[in-house]
Amino acid sequence: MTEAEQQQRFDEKIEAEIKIEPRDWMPEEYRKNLVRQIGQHAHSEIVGMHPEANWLTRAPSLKRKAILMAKIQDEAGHGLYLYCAAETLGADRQDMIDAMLEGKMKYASIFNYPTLSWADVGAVGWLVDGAAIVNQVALQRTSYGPYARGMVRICKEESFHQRQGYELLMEMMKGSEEQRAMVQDSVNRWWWPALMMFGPNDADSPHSAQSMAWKIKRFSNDELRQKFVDNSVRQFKYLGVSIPDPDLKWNEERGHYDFGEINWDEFYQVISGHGPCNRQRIEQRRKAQEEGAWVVEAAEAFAAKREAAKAA
Ligand code: FAQ
Repeated sequence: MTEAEQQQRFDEKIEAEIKIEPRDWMPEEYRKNLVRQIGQHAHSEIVGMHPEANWLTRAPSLKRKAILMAKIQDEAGHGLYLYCAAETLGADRQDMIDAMLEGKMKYASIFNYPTLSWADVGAVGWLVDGAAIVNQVALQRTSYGPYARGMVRICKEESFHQRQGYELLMEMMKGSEEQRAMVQDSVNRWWWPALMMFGPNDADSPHSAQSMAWKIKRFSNDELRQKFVDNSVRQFKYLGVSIPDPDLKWNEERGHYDFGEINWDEFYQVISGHGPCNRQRIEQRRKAQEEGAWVVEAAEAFAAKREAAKAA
């Protein structure tokens, strides 16, 4: 087949909603764009363990500690599925990790904010996992097969994460005045960064048009952000917490909530490495790489031994 024929076959598959699989021909730019997005997604899951791990030793009960531990382990699993999905595109895991440590590959902006109180564990579950789900449910229909299938399982687990966060905050809201104030303070700090998770406005999103055409993205950044805002309002009311946005109001004509302007200066500061915890997060990952190197070496030695035994 000529390259033009291969391109045509690829375009037909995208049009017909047939998944692109690892051995299929694909345009180099499609492959590169996927490695970028899936790699960043994987890094986010892994870096995202740190803000929550900050509270593991201080969880208020054995039950809460067990739940938090399970959630953090799920995030590690999500990172691994996603690295595997990127590897099916020929990417090398260590290269991707090195690129992140060198600031050449991004991870989600949200994980550069500190978790200052126990309520933050609830807010991360409710708002951060909640925003992640809205984005990831759409990605279950992404055009690349391994990414789409990985998302199905990830979404099931993220739903549990979101519920555990909301339930934690509900419990705190039934507690003392101080606990309620802690919840409000936490939500005030996490709401806007959660809205930034969806990325820049569509007009300022350099990758969106091509990613939408290739059906890597099924909804735009602004569409998903709006969906998250609309979903969240009822949850705020039920929780009994106010939304930290004086401009948020129902727009009858649009059938959606209007909301205030996001601080895009803050967003660009954070994604260019200058957020409150960027340095700390990269340092934590670098240390984890160094301290975990022996595990990788042991696993590789074991795999080599098994291969040798099979061949003998
Ligand atoms: N943070 O042209 P666009 C989770 C970058 S998982 C950092 O709009 P695109 C689970 C973007 O990469 C959360 N960077 O880009 C959990 C690009 O930079 P580049 C992660 C951002 O790719 C919960 C530039 O800006 N989820 O939370 C962000 O079309 C709790 C231009 O942007 C995913 O990664 C941002 N928020 O759309 C774990 C979902 N937004 O590469 C632990 C998959 C944009 O040119 C605890 N990813 N940038 O240097 C996506 O859906 C997309 O990549 C978007 C961005 C929507 C994030």
